[in-house]
Amino acid sequence: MKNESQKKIETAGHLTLVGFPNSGKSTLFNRLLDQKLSIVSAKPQTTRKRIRGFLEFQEKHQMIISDSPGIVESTSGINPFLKEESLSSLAETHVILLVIALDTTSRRRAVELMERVQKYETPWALVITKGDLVEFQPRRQILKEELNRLNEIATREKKQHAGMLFEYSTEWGKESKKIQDDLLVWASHSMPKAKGPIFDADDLTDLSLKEICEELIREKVFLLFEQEIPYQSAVQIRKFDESKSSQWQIYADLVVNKESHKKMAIGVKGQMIKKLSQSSRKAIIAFLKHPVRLDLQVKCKPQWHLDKTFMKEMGYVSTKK
Ligand SMILES: Nc1nc2c(ncn2[C@@H]2O[C@H](COP(=O)(O)OP(=O)(O)OP(=O)(O)O)[C@@H](O)[C@H]2O)c(=O)[nH]1
Ligand SMILES: [Mg+2]
Repeated sequence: MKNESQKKIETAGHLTLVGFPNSGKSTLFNRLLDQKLSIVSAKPQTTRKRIRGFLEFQEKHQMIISDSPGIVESTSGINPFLKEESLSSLAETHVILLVIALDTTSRRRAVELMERVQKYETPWALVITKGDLVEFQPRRQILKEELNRLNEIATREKKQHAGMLFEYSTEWGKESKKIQDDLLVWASHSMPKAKGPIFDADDLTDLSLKEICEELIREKVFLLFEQEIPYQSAVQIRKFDESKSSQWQIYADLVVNKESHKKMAIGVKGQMIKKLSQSSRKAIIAFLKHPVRLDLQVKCKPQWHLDKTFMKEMGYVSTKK
């Protein structure tokens, strides 16, 4: 490996992905980093807290890429935190990727979000994702027209940054990879000049192993359960014990909001918790590349989202960069 101090990093800074829930932010985030750091599911509101990944691009650009929760307007449950978590990151980032999926239903809300992002006067790009969805192709033109309209206003008002456009799909094979690279080239050139590296090239993320494992279990909760449980539960690792080198021991709780959820999460004869535990353990082993024993319990903690100490323990407090 090259000595860090000898390496010449030309640009360095923060790139943030924002957008509505389920628009493909975490999917794109993982693709840009070429590493699965952020969990993905077909259900909206999967991402709960900002996830940061470190990318060194072409050996001369460093980027701290942030994935964020989808922006929602609801004031119930954990939603106000999710909105604050996404929007607070925008004021501080160097480049913004506004991710809007082709199947986004409201043109008005899409335009409002573009306007909101443009106000930060930061280099930004609209990334239209899920470009493969054939039935929604007419929306492509609509989104492009809205971007052009905003850019014309920006030019008239002599604003520094017009919105770039990228169209993307995970389903376009080599073309998807090319667009990812184009996006990173554009983003790296929009970053500030570097005074030096901003992270060690071997680092992938600032998430702890414990946090990554909590997220991996939460992803399985989203896959396994319908309706309320994914949204009204949290996963907390109580103990991560590496003392037995042949097999690490992980003790985790699935914290639910109601006794009825606890019953469902355990399932008849413990079938559901067993399934959850098995699939989570597999995912954790694949990530850690080390044998693991997972002890997963279901605990009921009514209204956990109102418990400030618990929310803080879970990292569900608004973070500043
Ligand atoms: N067809 C298609 N599906 C995609 C594409 N990108 C992502 N998806 C799917 O869209 C769903 C949502 O993806 P995520 O990456 O979790 O979306 P997100 O914006 O992070 O969602 P939140 O975390 O809820 O805000 C998943 O089922 C993905 O597999 C794409 O280009 N085409
Ligand atoms: Mg996400």
